[in-house]
Amino acid sequence: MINCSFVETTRDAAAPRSGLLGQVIYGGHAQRGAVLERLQGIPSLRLPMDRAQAEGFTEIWRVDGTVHEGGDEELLYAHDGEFLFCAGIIPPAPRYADATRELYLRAFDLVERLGYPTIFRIWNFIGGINADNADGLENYRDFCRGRAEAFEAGQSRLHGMPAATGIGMAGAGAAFYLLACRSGAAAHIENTRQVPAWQYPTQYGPRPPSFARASTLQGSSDQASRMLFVSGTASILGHETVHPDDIDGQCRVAIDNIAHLISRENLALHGVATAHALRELDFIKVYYRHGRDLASIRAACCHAFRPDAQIRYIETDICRADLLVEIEALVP
Ligand code: 3EB
Repeated sequence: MINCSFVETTRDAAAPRSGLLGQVIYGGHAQRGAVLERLQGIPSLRLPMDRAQAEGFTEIWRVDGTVHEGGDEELLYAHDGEFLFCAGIIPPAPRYADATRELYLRAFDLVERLGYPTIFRIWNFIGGINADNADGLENYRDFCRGRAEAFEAGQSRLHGMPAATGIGMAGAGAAFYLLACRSGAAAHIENTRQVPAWQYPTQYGPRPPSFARASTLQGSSDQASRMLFVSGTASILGHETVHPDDIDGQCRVAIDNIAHLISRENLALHGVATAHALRELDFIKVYYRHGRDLASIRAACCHAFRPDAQIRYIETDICRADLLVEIEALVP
């Protein structure tokens, strides 16, 4: 299958090379924007993310097969016959919809051409996410427009709209990375506590965000193994932000949203006959807006998640100006 790990970035160079598919460096450095490069022969995306941390960490994706890689300045990828990692970067610009649509469509072409038609997880990073573009449209809403156009155009070739995260980063421009597979089957899950993001009303922007609340991945060779990818999850009920000025309330609702999302009752609505609990989650990323909230957020997460779960806290802006925290996770 495919396997995630978090390592401290300073120790990254010592990580064994074999089976590496891709890596994402959540850095603390003040860079102008994201950097896409080959490091140790694999696609590496550097994200200037964390206002608070000097060091940052690296998320590493590993697979069993022999890895082949390729790409160019905008899009790098690696694949092993079953899984594909692809990362893309959009330079700073006055507006983002067109470049986002074009790069997403290039990624969709790539998964089709290389034979990895099932995209099961996407992460998106937008610089100045709550700032306006040259036309006075918020950068996040501008990004969502291009992404929605790409999903619309690519719909017939794609196996659904997968789980995602859409979050801020330091600097300008945008970046994304995705995971796709060849023969595994994905199921895309919604949450009965929340309106599907792709059905949000236009008060949140001209085109809605394109993502499912979670995606499960069933391996073809090993029917017993199933992974679950929980999208970035915030304090939203229906389509509305709740507890706008209350970090404890936002943590509670975000965590309750995840607990319900992965419950037997909710998964069954999508034909997935399993139940998961918060204690099974690992590789948790917690994005938070204000440094002053970190102690409360840590307390809520330490209470909710397994004591030995890998959790990283990342200080950055969040897609709605009234959201203070967003949490994503994995059932490995
Ligand atoms: C939300 O539920 C909160 O734009 O890809 C969560 C996960 C959010 C993914 C995205 C946005 C995205 O609407 C924000």
